[in-house]
Amino acid sequence: MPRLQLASPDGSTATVYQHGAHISHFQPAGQSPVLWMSQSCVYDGKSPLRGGVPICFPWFGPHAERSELPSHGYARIRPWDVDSITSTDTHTIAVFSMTPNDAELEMFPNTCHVRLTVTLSSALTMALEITNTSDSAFTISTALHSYFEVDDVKNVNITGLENTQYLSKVEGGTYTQDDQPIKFTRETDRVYQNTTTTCLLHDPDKQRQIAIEKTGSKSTVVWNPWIEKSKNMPDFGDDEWPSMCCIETAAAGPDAITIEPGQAHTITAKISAQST
Ligand code: TA6
Repeated sequence: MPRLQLASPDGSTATVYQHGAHISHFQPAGQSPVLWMSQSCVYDGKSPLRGGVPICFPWFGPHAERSELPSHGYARIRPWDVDSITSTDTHTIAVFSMTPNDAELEMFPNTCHVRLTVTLSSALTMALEITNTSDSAFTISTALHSYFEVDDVKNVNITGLENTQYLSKVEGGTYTQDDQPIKFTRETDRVYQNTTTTCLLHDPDKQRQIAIEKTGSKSTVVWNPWIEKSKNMPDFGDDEWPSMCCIETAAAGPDAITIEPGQAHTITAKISAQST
């Protein structure tokens, strides 16, 4: 499958597949890989890639009315155009874009233009810009669905979402995070709402902290499938769940985005890693 291998002047690297404009690899110079990819990922040019940063658009999760439509929308399962690759003395920038085809417009009948700008230095910044090119407003839910590599998910914790309301897709219902960091003790699938905070993923075993800063997004999704759900995903190894967790920069549920005709909305996520 066609992919871009990017390097920044400081020696950081990233890989982006044309399929879904899917970032599958990010490794800051002198550090271990930050993004996780499944060893069981299916690279057939049709399936979504398991890991890295899938782009969920124009809906997040299952389609609200039509269960036959692809989970997380069409953007991650179709080729994007490579618009440009440029570099400065500190960054390398790659720009991808897509415009929905007839089959995609049948799923979501709103013309739009979607651009992903990937900026690589010792950090990885993703900017997803959605422009409404139609003559009526539309509402989308979307996510930069980032999968992070961890040593053992049972030993990590996430700060930045304390005291924040979330919808739990495992237990059902809405809860409020206490004033403690998030820890993983079972299947976890939470859509934190009305939050603009930076999250920190603390990984003591890797002696690393990953920061996820964001703009234009008021949902943060935290996910680990744990044991049983991992077994039920053919492109996710049964024993892989301890090595990953998702912290997703999203706009979903009550934080979905309405874009007026001719207007655009941009969601950005900046990922960086520091040794601790
Ligand atoms: O972001 C969490 C989530 O919505 C989970 O519910 C789980 O379905 C995950 O996304 C992966 O979805 P996928 O369609 O890629 O298998």
